[in-house]
Order: sequence, then structure tokens, then C-alpha cells
Amino acid sequence: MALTRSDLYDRAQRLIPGGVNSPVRAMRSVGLDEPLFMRSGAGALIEDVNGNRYIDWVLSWGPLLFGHADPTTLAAVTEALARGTTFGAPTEAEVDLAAEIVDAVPSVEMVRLVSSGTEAAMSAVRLARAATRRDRLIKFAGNYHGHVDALLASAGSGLMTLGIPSTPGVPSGVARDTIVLPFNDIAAVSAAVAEFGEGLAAILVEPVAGNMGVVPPAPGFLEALRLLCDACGALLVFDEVITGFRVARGGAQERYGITPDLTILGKIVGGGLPAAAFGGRAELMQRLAPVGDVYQAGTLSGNPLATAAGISVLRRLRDPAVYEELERRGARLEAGLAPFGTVQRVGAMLTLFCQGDAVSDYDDAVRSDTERYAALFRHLLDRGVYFAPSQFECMFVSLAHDDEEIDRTIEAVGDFFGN
Ligand code: KE4
Repeated sequence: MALTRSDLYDRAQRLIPGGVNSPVRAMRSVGLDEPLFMRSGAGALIEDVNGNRYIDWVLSWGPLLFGHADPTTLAAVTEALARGTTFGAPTEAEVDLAAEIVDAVPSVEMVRLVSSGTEAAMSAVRLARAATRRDRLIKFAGNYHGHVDALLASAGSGLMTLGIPSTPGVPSGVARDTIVLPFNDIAAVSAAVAEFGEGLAAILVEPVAGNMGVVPPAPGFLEALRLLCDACGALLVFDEVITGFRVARGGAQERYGITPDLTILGKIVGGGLPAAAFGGRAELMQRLAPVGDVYQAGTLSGNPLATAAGISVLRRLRDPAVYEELERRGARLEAGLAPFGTVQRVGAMLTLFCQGDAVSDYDDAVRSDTERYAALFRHLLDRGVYFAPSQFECMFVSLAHDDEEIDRTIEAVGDFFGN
């Protein structure tokens, strides 16, 4: 007899903090007493352990551009699996995945593969600090770059949902070097650069914010960050863990025509398996061990299964029709949801904010009616639609979401708002 959701949750809570391996999965901010436990996925659909099926707009938080159990990805991983799972030595697939990334992402001449976005962000920060011989960082409220000590202050994902602006366990000396500014506020960045620019190693930004809900860059914002970095000698670091390969094949840097010095990648780059990366100009990346003196390492970095999955996905993204189709589906969903709140979208990532005003930064985002969003989330579950279990996340459109599933989602949302 398979365990029910309640049995699983009881057992999980005795063994794993909160019964989950990542806080947002607890689904507490949307008023569930116990999280959904998922058992399988196929295309745009996901099935929980009680046999309920949902149209999945979370898609594991962004990696699955071709949906769950994509046959091409499964075939690639199965073929790799038959030859073993990890060697701790260079493999051809790592080189092939690196080649796909370099070909796709305009500013990346060299890349280092790692296992998570957090690891990529942590490594990029270390490299930026080494390259500039400076310590200070600028990040933005509502941006989340993984649970890196130096970057947790006012993170947008997880912490934002939990209402914790920063977290215990981060040494005060570490937090002191991180300056947190309002997203899209050029004047604030200019002032901070004027005051701290000499000791500034990097400005980190989600070029399209996804971790406070989707907040596009205001006109001129990314350009201003580029100019301010050039003026003070800091590096511009784009965290494209969400936007990479999603808002364009070359990410936000291609879509907006801005060249960062370092780029952080994750999610789609691993095709649903644990892989992430950071990259940039060769002269910067060559500072990394074993060529350079900046240490960075990882037992499972470039793992053969994850690289097989990543290659199987990235190679298909060379077809421009992929992004035409993602744009069409995203626009269809956006138009359908528009009557029900503030919908903000860039390409295949969007958020329905439960409020009536435009959201341009963290302070705007937190004015959303999170209780109403929680009620919408629960209503949708009953209608077989699975939204992000937090107002401050994205809906991730994929090539697996067909028009019928988009329209069914719109109808279910409309029912909630009484249309
Ligand atoms: P991971 O360490 O979770 O692979 O990546 C961290 C990260 C870095 N940068 C951005 C822009 C990110 O969005 C993330 C992780 N995203 C969250 C959801 N927004 C992952 C979900 C979770 O924390 O469980």
C-alpha cells in the first residue's frame, strides 16, 4: 500500500527539517498544512502521490523547457547511464556542454561547470573579488542568487516568502560587504558606486528578476549598471540561472544587448539534472585553478548524466522556432490572465501579481495580496492546476504546455475571480 501524502509528510518531518529539502516546497505561504508530494511528471502534467494530476506551471522552478520526462532528454541520459554515472575525470560530454554554452551566451568565452546555481554564484563572487582585489558587492532587494552567505541579505526566493530579510548564521563581517539596493533604482546604484565604488568587486543582478515574481529591468537600468561598473572598475555579474536559455537562447544579455563580465547559469543548462555553470571572458576565467590561483572545485561538476541532459536540451535551442513558440505561448497565457491582476512577463517567464499596480521592485512586490494569492493557489489545485506555492516566484512556460492547457488554466483562474 503506497504511503499517502499525510503518512509521507509525518515520516519526512521526523527525518528532514520541515519535511522538505528546500523551504519553498513546504507550501506554507499558500496555506497548505502539508505539502504536495509528487510522484511523476509527463510533459506539462505532474502527478502527486494521491494520484491527482495537475497542469504544472512550476516545472521544478524552471529547468524543464521541454516539460517533464522529455523523451529526448530521457534517451540521452539513459544512454549515458549505461556507461556509468561519474568518473571524477574529464569527459567528452563536459566539453560538448561547455561548447553549447559558449556558442549560445554572447559574453561567455570560457565556462566552469558546477552542480547548483548557489555554487555557481558563490564561485563567481570569489572570482570577481580575486580579479578586482576588492571585497564589496552590490545586490538588489528581491533578487536571489542561492544561499551564499554573502548574498542572502533580502533574498527574494524562499527567504522572502518566509519574511526573513536575512538569516542567522551569516557572519556580520560577510554581510557588511554586501550593499543591498532597490531593483531598477539607477540613482541608488549611482550613489552607492559614488560612496563604495573604489572597494566594489561586483554588481550582481538578476537581469530580469524572477525571485520576487517577474520584474523586468526598467529602460536603461541594465545599461546604467554596465556604465557604472566600467566607471569604478567593478565587474557586472548577470545571474541568468532563470533567464538563461529562457528569455532568449543567449539569455537576458542577448535579449537586452548588455555584456556582463561574468554570467551565472543553472536550471535549463542541466536539463533537469544537477548542473550549473559560470562563465565569462577567457582572461577572467583563466584565473581559476588549475591555470590560475583562484581555487574552485567539485566532485560531481560536469557529471556525465547531467551533461548528457544539458546537451540534449541546449542543442535543440539552436532552432529559432523554439523561442517563437515560447513567446507565442507566453503571450497567450499573459493575455488570458491580464484581467485578473498585474501580469508581468518576459518571454517564457511570467507572474500574476494579486494587485493592481505595476511591480518595479521588492517594495512594490510585497504590496501584493498574498492571502488572495494563497486562496487562488488552493482553488487552482482543486481545478488541477499547480501554480508556484508562493506569490514571489514565476510561472515557467514550456514547449510542453499546449494551448488547451493554457486555456484551461486561464478558465480556472477566471472562475476564482468570478468571471
Ligand atoms: P540553486 O542553488 O537552487 O540551484 O540556484 C540558486 C538560484 C540562483 N539564482 C537564481 C536567479 C535562482 O532563481 C536560484 C534558485 N531559484 C529558486 C526558485 N526561484 C529555486 C527553488 C528553491 O529554492 O527550492
